[in-house]
Amino acid sequence: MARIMSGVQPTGNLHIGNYLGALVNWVRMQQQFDAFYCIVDLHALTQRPEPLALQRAVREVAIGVLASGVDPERATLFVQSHVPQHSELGWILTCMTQLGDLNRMTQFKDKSAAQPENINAGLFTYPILQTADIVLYRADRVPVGEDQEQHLELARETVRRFNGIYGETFPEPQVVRSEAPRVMGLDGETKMSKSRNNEIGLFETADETMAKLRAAKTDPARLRKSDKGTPEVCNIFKYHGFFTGQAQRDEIAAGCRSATLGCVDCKKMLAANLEQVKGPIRERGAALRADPARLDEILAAGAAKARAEAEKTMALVRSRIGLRAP
Ligand code: AQP
Repeated sequence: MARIMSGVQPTGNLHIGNYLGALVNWVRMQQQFDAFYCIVDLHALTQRPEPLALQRAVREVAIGVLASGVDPERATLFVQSHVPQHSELGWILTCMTQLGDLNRMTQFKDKSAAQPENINAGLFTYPILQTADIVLYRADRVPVGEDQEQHLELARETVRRFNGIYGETFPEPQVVRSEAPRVMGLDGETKMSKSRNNEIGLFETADETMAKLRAAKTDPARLRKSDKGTPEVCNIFKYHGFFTGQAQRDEIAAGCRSATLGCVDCKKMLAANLEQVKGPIRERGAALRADPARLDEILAAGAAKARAEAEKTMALVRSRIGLRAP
């Protein structure tokens, strides 16, 4: 069975961008692949979180992943820092990666701009640890959103360099593209992000979502209800593309063009359709939150399996590079 590996950062509340861009694929792919899914808390340190907030976020993200349908009986779900081999391989691959290649990474520029007071070296070397996350499990495929594709290209480059120097050790990981590679935030300007305050949270109630939608931008040409709109330029209509069936979408588009449907009604319809997806996730999340021992068990079992796999890879890597006798 081919293997897939993917990660999510515990940097805040999961949102529908994470859900559509990653989790939907995670749930689908656990049926066909040997899946390793990781909550990458070491990566989250680049944002210097409060210790207790980090611990809470790790648990909440794990709950979000499970509530979205990842089945711990099928997939291996674990926390990155519970498997120390990630850091060990991260350092080894740091010595394999060229500064010039890292300099081209656009996410470093975006993340540095977002936290100018803390441009730490971890932000710069982030894609190397990400490469270690993937190749430690010798994963063939990696489902990611568009924002991560450049990092995956760098990972492939690093694998080629390592294999070229030390002999075939890791498979070259292939990107699995999502059907929603870049879900925009409620501002309509930047991608939906946990840390940009522009998200529709996966665990939000219907009322909380509607309150956010009320304030969200629509077609700027529709200042009054009687103004005719163009659905294709409206961010809210884009969300309908993910959560609303074709027949209702056609109705909304026609109503917007003829000004027979106002933006608030269009938003209410979206909130109702979002609730069809989020409601059951919220319920499963509440059940998981009520049983913390069960979550501990799932994460401990996942870490044990991940450590065993990671150690097999590291034994080979250490001998290949001369840290141990072959
Ligand atoms: N807006 C998005 N549209 C589609 N896919 C997305 N992903 C994230 N945002 C979107 C995908 O979700 C997975 C997990 O992402 P992550 O937590 O590792 O980090 P990120 O991409 O940096 O996500 P955020 O929400 O923007 O986090 P912060 O604010 O902490 O930086 C990845 O597969 C990602 O592609």
